[in-house]
Amino acid sequence: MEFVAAPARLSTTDAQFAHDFAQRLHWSADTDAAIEQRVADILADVQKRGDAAVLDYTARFDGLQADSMQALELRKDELKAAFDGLPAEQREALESAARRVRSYHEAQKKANGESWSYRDEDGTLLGQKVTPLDRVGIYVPGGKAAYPSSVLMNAIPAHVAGVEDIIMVVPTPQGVKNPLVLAAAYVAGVHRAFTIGGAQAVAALAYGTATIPKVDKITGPGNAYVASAKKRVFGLVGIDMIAGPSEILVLADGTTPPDWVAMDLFSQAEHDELAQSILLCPDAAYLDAVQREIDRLLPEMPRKAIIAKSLSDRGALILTRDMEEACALSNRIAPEHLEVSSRDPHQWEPLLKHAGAIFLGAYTSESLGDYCAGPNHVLPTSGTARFSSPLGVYDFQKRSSLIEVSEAGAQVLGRTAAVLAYGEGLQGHARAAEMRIKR
Ligand code: HSO
Ligand code: ZN
Repeated sequence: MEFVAAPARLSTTDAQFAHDFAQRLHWSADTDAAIEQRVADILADVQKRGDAAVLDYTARFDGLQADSMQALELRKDELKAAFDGLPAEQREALESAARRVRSYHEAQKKANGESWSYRDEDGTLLGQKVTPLDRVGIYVPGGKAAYPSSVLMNAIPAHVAGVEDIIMVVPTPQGVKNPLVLAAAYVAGVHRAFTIGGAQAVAALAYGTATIPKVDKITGPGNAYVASAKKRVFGLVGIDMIAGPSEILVLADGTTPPDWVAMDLFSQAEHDELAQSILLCPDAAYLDAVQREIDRLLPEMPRKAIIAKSLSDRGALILTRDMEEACALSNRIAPEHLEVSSRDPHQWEPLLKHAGAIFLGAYTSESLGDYCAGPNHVLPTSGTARFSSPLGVYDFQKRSSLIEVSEAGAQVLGRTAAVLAYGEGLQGHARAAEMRIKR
């Protein structure tokens, strides 16, 4: 079978452009009503029957039979054994990726994750105290998207934030464990792990069962059932985000070897038929060259069927008037990953506002960020980079305001507060403030 990857060829000067572009971009996370109902039922059942319900669903959906939830726990020594059993090359790669991801998130914590305070002119102390969440649940998908790198990307920032109890769940159909996922859990310092998944695992983490401790927040990607379950338990627990298919946007000035760019487009397209790879460039000949490389390289790719479908259905090679217009278009798309593949990326970087992660220069392939550069690979998708940020240490922390009013401060603030409190008709408030004012 021959596959053809035919991304749309668009040009911003074309009268049809706005229409064609809007059509390409469209992706909706509309959830299926049938899935919604099944998830609601599973959540209610786990809430009621706890472990017994989780065991039933695990047997039914994952074909994994167990007499008790304890039998589904992955013990620490089993995680370590998985790590020890890997080829040296994989052990070293996991450790070196983990080291870089840890350093990055430690720097992030220093920069914006520490408590702060100041005193005003009356000696009143005002500030914010930053504390880690007590316990978090990390959902790791099984099956076709079982990514050990995602274990690192979720668990390490939690660890750096100071979370003392990190509980991982990973669906394990037929009991077949993925040694790299187990080893990554060991390297990342996951505290407890269970071979459960789906909506039942999200429910167990959100409500708690006799065996699974109730967590404060659930992070990590999953299928439609997991996404729906996370949305439903939000409020009872925190959640990170609902991730859509992967996206890459390459902004090229035409100086990067076109096969590099073609492979970068493949790198996200191979995740999923719904993934989106877009190239923006002011040079039509360069777009032609990239298309030639796509055609040449595609047959070599083990996942060519997925790549061809993703590029043909959702991909685009777009001719822009100039780099400035390409930057403006990129801001409108707000991609998950944005590569600035140009000789002088710093010339364009100031023009770029909305993207989950920005990769500067021809040597920065997006895939390095997926594994080991250091920054997190859990990023806002589907245009949500307009208002949200990469997963980070801050997602595993919360803030409490701190106020310590001095005697002098109470005299001044007391008057202001009392005036406003009487205005609101709240005498208790007003008098509490006034009692502290000296006569
Ligand atoms: N690009 C994916 C992350 C990933 N890639 C994991 C490879 N493994 C998230 O956008
Ligand atoms: Zn990736």
